[in-house]
Parts: sequence; C-alpha cells; structure tokens
Amino acid sequence: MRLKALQSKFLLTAAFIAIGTGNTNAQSINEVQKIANERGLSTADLLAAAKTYTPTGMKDEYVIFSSGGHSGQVFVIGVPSMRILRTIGVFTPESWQGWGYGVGNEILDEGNVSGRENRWGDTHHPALSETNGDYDGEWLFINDKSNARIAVIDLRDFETKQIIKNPLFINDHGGAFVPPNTEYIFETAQYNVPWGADHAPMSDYKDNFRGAVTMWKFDRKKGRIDKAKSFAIELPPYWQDIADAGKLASDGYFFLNSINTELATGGFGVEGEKNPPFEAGVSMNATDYLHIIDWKKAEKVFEAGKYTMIKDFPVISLKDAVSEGLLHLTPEPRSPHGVDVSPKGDFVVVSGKLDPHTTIYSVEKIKKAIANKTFSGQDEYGVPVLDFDSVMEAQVEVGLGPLHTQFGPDGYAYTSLFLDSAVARWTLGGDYGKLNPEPDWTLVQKTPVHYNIGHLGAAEGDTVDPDGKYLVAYNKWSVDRFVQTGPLMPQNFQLLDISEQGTEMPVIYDMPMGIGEPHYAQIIKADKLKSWSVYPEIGWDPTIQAVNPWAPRPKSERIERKGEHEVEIFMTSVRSHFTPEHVTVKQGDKVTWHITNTERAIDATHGFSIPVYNITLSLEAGEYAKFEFVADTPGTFPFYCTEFCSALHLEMMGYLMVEPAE
Ligand code: K7E
Ligand code: CUA
Repeated sequence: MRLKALQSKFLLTAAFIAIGTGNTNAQSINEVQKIANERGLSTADLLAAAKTYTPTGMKDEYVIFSSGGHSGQVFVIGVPSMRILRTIGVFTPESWQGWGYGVGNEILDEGNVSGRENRWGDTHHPALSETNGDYDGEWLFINDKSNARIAVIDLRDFETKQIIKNPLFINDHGGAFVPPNTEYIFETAQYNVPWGADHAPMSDYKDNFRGAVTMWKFDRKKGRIDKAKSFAIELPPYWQDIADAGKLASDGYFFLNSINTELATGGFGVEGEKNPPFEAGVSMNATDYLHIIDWKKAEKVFEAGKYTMIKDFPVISLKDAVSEGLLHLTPEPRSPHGVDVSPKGDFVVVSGKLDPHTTIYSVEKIKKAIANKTFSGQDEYGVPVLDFDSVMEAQVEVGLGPLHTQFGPDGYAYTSLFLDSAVARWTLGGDYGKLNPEPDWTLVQKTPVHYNIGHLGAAEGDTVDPDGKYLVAYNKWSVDRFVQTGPLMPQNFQLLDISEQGTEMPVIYDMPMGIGEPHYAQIIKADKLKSWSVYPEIGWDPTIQAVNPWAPRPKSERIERKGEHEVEIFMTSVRSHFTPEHVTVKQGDKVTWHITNTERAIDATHGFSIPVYNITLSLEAGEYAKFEFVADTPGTFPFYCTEFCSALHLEMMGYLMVEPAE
C-alpha cells in the first residue's frame, strides 16, 4: 500500500528532476523511477538527495569546524554535502599532514604537561574568531578538556600555531569561547583540583580545591595568545561547565554554568566510604549556579594590579571578584549543561539535563538585579546569588535531556534533547516574537535524530546574525544506521533542513563520523574563509607566516659540516626530485635539515620521509620546513616523497647514509 503511494510520487519527483536539468526525456524519468524503486527510496529521500547531492566541481555553501573529541583533532566538513574536506592536526600528531613527526614538535611541546610529552587531546569546543559578534573566518581556537590546554589555528593555512597549557587547573570544559571581538579566549576549569593540580587529600575539597576562569589575551596581529596579558579569576570549586560570551545587549558578560554545587567528592567503591557515587552526589540539589561574570570589569581589576601570582600566573581572588562586583550567581535547574546567548544578546538559554525545560534568563533583568542588589542570599563562599524569579524570563518545556541550544534568523531556537534523541524547535519571545507565526516561548515541533544527540549546530547559529537553513545534529550513538564496523561504531552527524517555517525539519543526510567523537562544531559561510591555495612566497615558514631567511632556494642547496658533530642540510623539492639526492653524515652527528618545496602550482604538495628516524613531513607549495635529529643509528636509509605528486613520483627519492662511527 505504502510502496504504491510512494511509487506514484516518484513520477512527480522524477519529472521534477528531469525538468530541472532541462531534460524532459521520458527515458530518464523512467530511469530515476526505476532506481528509486530498486533502492526503496521515497520521494522524501529523492528530495533530500536533491538538496545535498553536490556534483563534481560544485562547492559547499557552508563549512563545519568540528571538534574531534579524544582524537585530539579538528575536522573540516562541507555543508550540505557533508563531505570531509580535511582534518587539522592539533593535540595529536597526524602523519599525513606531517604534524608531529619532525615538524610541529615545538608547538606540541608547548603543550607538554608537567614536563611530560602529552600527545593527544580531548577537543570539545571550537571557537571561530569573531568581529562584531560575527565569524570573520580568520582564526579558530579549541580546548583540550583532558589537560586544560587551548590551541590556536590559523585559517589561512588551517594549521595549528600555538598550544598553551593552563598553569592553574588540569582539565577544562568552558572553553574555547570568545567575546564578540575576540579580545580574549575564555577557558574554565571543570573537575577541580588544588592550584596547579598539586596534591591534597579529598577532605580538603571545600577549602583547597578551586575553580577558575582564565582569560587568555589574544594578540590578533601576532596570531598568538599573549600569556603576559592573560589572567584568571578564582571561582568556587563547583564543576564549572559550558560557557558563552555575551554579545550586543550582554556584551562584556561571560555566562558559565556549573554542576556539583553540592561539593560532592565521590568515593563510591572504596571500602569504608559512605559517600554516594558522583553521579548521585552531584545531582542532589534542585538547582545549581549560573555564573555571571563581568569580564570587562575583571580586565580593569587586573590592569589595576589587583591580583595575586599563583603558579606564576595572575589570579583575581574570589574575595576581590565579589567585592569588585564582577561575579554573581543565580540558580539554574538541575544538572545544567548548555548555556547559550541569543543573537541579540538579550537572553541566556540554559538547559538542565534532568529538567525537561529550557530556562531563559533576561539580560536586562540580570543587569537590573545586579544594580539593585536583588539577592536571594549568597553561596557558602560569599558570592551573591541573584534572585531567580527576578532574572528568569521564561521556561519552555522541550523534552527529555535538553543540552545545547542554537538559533535561527527567524526567532526560532533549537535545542538538542539527548534522552529523547530529538531536536526541538521553539520560539523566542521579546523582539524575536514577530519573526514567525507561532506564539512566543512555545515548543513548535520535534524531529527525531539517531541517536542521543549531544551538541547541535545551525549555520552561523551562535552569532549575532544566524543564517538558519541548515542544522547539524551531532549524535553520540549511531547504533543501527551503518554497516557494522566492529563494536566501535562511528558517531552520526545528521543534516536537517530547517529552511521552512511551520513545517517539519527533515533529516536530509547521515554522515558517519568514524574518526573521532566530536562535541561542539561551528558552521561558517564558506565565502568568509580566505584560505591560501599556495603559500604566498617560496620559502614560506608557516610557523612565522613569513619567508624564512634560512629557507633553501634553487642553486643554494648544500650540505654544510659545522664542527665535528654537526651537519646542516639545505634541500629543495620540486617535481620530481630532491636536491641533493645523496646525504651522508656520520653516526652521532646532530643533523639540522632545511627543506623548501619550490613549487608554485596549486596542490603540488611533496611529502618527505626518512625511515628509522620517525620523520614524515607534508610540504605544501612554497613551504619551508626544518627538522632536527641525532643520527645515532648507522645505516642506509632511502628517503622519499610520500605524496603521489607526478608520473615520476616513485623516482622522487634519495639516500641518507649514516656512516658508522669508528
Ligand atoms: Cu555537551 Cu563537552 Cu559541549 Cu559534549 S559537551 S555534548
Ligand atoms: Cu613529490 Cu611525490
């Protein structure tokens, strides 16, 4: 019955497609119908295909920058095709792009933790740089939850330029988030520890464990975090969770929620320990605290020198944060997770995992309550608590397990429902109320997704100017959606069409994400990215984004012996040879190897690898790179180009000869 109905619809769709291509040939209509029938595709499927299929040469309209979870990387994906465009090696070495195998090691080393090499990360929240609250396509920042680090990625070449370790705490979650003009990158602690993760007994939790938010100053000109102009604000040892920077109406504020206001310390499974497990212990209170931080005020307090150096880092004490009036709390419903600021900056949307509502706070009311000191009391650390009823604007019942919220251009908000496995579309009130036909603060519809959605992302959906159109559900579980790949399954990114008001939000594409477990991702209009296609000049050093005076040039290739145990090699690569092709050093030599890819053609990348010495590079057109090693193993080592760059690519090789010491 159902199949018949669908089949008759195929004719229509097929005709539509055929006309769309200017081809009214009945045979092609029949062909489409035949294939659709054979594959069991519905009209909705054909429409979804038409909305997402991207023929060769056609480019995507949007680009997703996705966190990679504990793969430690960032993934770049086109929308609506949902094709992976590339990965960006960040905290984890990545051999294909030559990240961490001879090149990038200094940057990865900046992220060493307590003097130890740490070669993975747990990336959660990418933040595109913003100008006036809108993505500007220049920089990308991302946090590593596992070791409290922030990375800076330059979107001219999509490469990681800096990794910075937080000196105060050992994991983070409320980062990376940026204010509307990217003056700072915010990073907040999650599982609290004593300063610097020093040792202290759990019985010290209340007195010695501390939360904090670090404001990393971003120097846009240098493209680096300026540690000397960065500082932190001490917070109570609640588990600070996700955050969002204010904008427009809330510019200058930073919102941050928290769990574990119970100050639970767990201990489940330990003999003689009577505490409930963390999962129960941190969920006992009916409300936790939204932290409201006036970061512009904090900046002034820091500039006035009102801070203490802790672990060699300036920290505004909790006491001063309170007395200077830069920190306030207000209750938020049980087990809050996402906090998201509306496009005009006038509302703050909080979702509690154990409460089926989203709670919306009015920024105007928050400001008024702060000014009038409308407090319901203070927490046990003396932080004033704004009266909930005087700052809450509305609550919308959206469904079970609400996590994160994004926004459209038409007054809609979209909230992910982890337990319901659905995306809820609901309406904002206030100024947004006129933008759609539905009543304010009302659930409009829900679309099932597969399964257990975490974050969601709408096109430019956290900027002052959201685009709508597409929304991606970043689902945690894929279960039965794909061919079985062993017990470890991909995550499932599902693309939803949200372009129409008042209709459903159909799922139009499933993308298996089998290379990491992403959390948040941001979606930027593709034409805002101004990526280079080749490096600007021959000899370009991506670590300084300038020509390096040491870069070898054609005719300057050479091998220089410096003193008894030091050799410097100046090499060029061009289709299809390296110059020089023979490199001879002595066992024990310290080798410094400079290499320039002198190509100017787009996509003329050469790889360069040396066995045994664990070297592999990716040299893009114009790129200069330098790597060093001690030639402690004697032998005969063919080096070769790993990128199939030309018909004579196999011939693009040479020999490193390490002569044994006497
Ligand atoms: Cu919800 Cu780390 Cu943003 Cu995962 S977090 S989903
Ligand atoms: Cu160069 Cu292969």
